[in-house]
Amino acid sequence: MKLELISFKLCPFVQRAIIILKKQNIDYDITYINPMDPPDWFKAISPTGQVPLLKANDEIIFESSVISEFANDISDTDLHPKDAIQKAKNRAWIQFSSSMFDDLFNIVTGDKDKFSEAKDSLFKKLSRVESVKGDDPFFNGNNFALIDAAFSPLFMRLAWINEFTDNALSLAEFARLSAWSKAVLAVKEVKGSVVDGLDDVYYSNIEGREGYLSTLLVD
Ligand SMILES: N[C@@H](CCC(=O)N[C@@H](CS)C(=O)NCC(=O)O)C(=O)O
Repeated sequence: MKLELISFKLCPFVQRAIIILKKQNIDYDITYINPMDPPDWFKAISPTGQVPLLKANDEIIFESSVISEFANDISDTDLHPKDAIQKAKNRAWIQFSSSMFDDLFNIVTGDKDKFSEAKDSLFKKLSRVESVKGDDPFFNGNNFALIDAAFSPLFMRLAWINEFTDNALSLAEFARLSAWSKAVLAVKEVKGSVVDGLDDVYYSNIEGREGYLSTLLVD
């Protein structure tokens, strides 16, 4: 099957799909577009106007969670728990995590009030996740799963922001999430899921947005 992932380098949702494609050793081509100024061919095939979008031969698959599940379905190894309840819970928390990227966007772009509001919203959600996360390295135990891929782009961006500022979004109050973040960010496929130098691009993006977060940059 010929796979082409339509992508945007800074997109955390694209990154989720890339991690699973890499983890499952699936060959794919990657085409970068700017979804804020999409080419006509993309507008014609994308129902949502959003990346990631996967072309599988001539079929169109969209939504990062669906693309990740599809990549998992065409692979020999299952990166979901076998148990139906556990699998449903993993999917629910994956869904729950998606709105954290809206908080992150508001943290990066907002003025002081919007920054505080978004940080509160994000940290409330993180605290819910902390309350269900066990002591194992990954969400379900010792093996990396789809849910770990779903949270990886969030942890990567939080780590960057903490490095660029005086730990403006420190996870120190969440012992389990801190350990989980460290574990997923050490995974080869997570490290390789973004282009080289994306941290610098993210720094410039924070600067360019001129939100409250840009005033906290220390580098
Ligand atoms: N629910 C979607 C969200 C994807 C998304 O928000 N993509 C952004 C880039 S990171 C996008 O394409 N934005 C352009 C737009 O919304 O018009 C998914 O999980 O795939």
